[in-house]
Amino acid sequence: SGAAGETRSGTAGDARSGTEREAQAPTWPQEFAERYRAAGWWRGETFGGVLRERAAAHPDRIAVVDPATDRRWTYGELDARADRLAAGMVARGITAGDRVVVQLPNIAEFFEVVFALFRIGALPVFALPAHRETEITYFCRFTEAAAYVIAAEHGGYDYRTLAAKVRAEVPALRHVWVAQGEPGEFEALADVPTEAVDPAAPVDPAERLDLAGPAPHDLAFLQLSGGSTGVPKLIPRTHDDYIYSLWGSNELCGVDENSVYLCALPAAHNFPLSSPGTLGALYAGARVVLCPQPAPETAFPLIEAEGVTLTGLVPPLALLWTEAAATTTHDLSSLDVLLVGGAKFSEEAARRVRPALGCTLQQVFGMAEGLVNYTRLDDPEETIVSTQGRPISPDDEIRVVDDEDNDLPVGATGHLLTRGPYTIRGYWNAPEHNARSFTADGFYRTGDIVRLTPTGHLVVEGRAKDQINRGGEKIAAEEIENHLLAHPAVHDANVVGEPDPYLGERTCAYVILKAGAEPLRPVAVKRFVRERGLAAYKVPDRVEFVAAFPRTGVGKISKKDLRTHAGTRPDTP
Ligand code: OOB
Repeated sequence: SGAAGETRSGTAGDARSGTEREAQAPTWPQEFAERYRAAGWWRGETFGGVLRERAAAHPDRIAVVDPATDRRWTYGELDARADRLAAGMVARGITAGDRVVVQLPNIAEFFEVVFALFRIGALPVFALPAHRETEITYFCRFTEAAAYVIAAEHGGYDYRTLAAKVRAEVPALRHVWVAQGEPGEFEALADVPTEAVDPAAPVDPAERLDLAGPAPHDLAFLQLSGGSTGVPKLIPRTHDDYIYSLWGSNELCGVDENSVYLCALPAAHNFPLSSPGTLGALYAGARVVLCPQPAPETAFPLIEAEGVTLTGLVPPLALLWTEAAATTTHDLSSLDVLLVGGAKFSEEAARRVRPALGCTLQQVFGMAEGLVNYTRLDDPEETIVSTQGRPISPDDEIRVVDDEDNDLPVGATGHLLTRGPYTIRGYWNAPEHNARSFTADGFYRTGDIVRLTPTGHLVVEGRAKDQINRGGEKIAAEEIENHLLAHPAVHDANVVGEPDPYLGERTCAYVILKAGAEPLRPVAVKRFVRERGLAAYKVPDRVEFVAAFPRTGVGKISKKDLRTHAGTRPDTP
């Protein structure tokens, strides 16, 4: 596969000039790549290859359970489906290096699609089901996507309507494929394979799709950054680096071939994808159970029926589950580990997990850019409830620095910088952002404020980035401010987070109206943002009109003072 890797865009092995390649996706300097390989972190595997091996080793073991449609795909079936779909996509003109925006709910086809793309060496761009026209149009345009994959409907929303708008906006988009439901004006994913699909039929090894496939150091996909800038940045992950984060996670979370992982969060997010997530479970030859939505009413019966052993939740859901467990009639005793992360889990809530659910809590502090920290299963309970864990890898470098990048002593609170075998060296096609988000020697500026304990565990103390973490969903203040500024009556706007007992934080937009503008009601502002085609979680929870913003000594707007002010006012309708 080496030869194919040489001409591919955005890969470490490609033949174009250094600057051109850097602009696309900065990668690890050779000395680091060699070190990570020599240490055994990078195993030289690809996702397509791993699935092939698992399918050969245990074709009849169940890989994916999709309870909503009562389907159970074996490893053999998932492998054969990925092959056939890959062949069909290739016949439709998809080639290695192409970007394909994948926006699917938690359905089995998610894995068929991403493994088909992995096998081709085309890059899934992982959109979330909550994204709407503004976000999807941006992803398709910015990545020059060749295709966009949706489900016809999910959660009462018609994605075909969304796709029609996106296609009108982005004529370069060559295909829209509908993975489930009536395709309408688009092509059904089931019609893409070139041969008739009898998924149950075994595939003769001689008929296996013979693609050169990507090399282990090639890009595997683009993940979305939570972001703190006007538009989301894209995170280029390679097979080598991501697969390390999977098996590294599996070891720390006790995942083996007998594990059953419940995917309760949106499958495309980095947390349920890789910590250890669905891909970690598939790497281990374990079973993935897809949960259509994460409420206890849906999840608890599945835990009982499928013997789920571990799952991952954001803090608000973990709170809901601990409460619901007190009165449930469902047997949750199979659950060994509950991973909680994405946002800070309060110590008080963390203490309730073991008594309520009878399982071990494992805190996860991770980021789509790479670094993932876990509390260890055998950590003392005090450590589990009061820290956000420590890195997966002995080669994860952690620095805690002051505002001038000076290293601070252990125990001091400062900015977290990190570098390591599965942390990116730069965003995809974003040289200006990269200059700001990474140090000259390749440390990623996480934007998190942390403190290290003497045992090497991290405690998240706050955030320096201009982002709101709404129960694990990240909102870049600047992005929402730009939308507010588009309103003809708005003179200026600032978006900050304010405390919320359930979400941790919710968003508050402070708005100054133009002189002489008709008075606006908060609902009208919210509606305006929603109608600009944004994900619903980005619509401000509260809007407050002010005459002026607080200023710092040098006259800059003080978000710090706005945050202090936030939450002290009653809700305005
Ligand atoms: C996960 O990934 P992202 O990319 O959506 O967000 C990363 C950011 C971190 O930089 C941090 O600000 C925050 O989310 N965060 C936490 C946290 N886990 C993530 N803040 C406090 N405590 C935690 N436990 O959110 C993500 C990716 C992989 C695994 C888990 C979470």
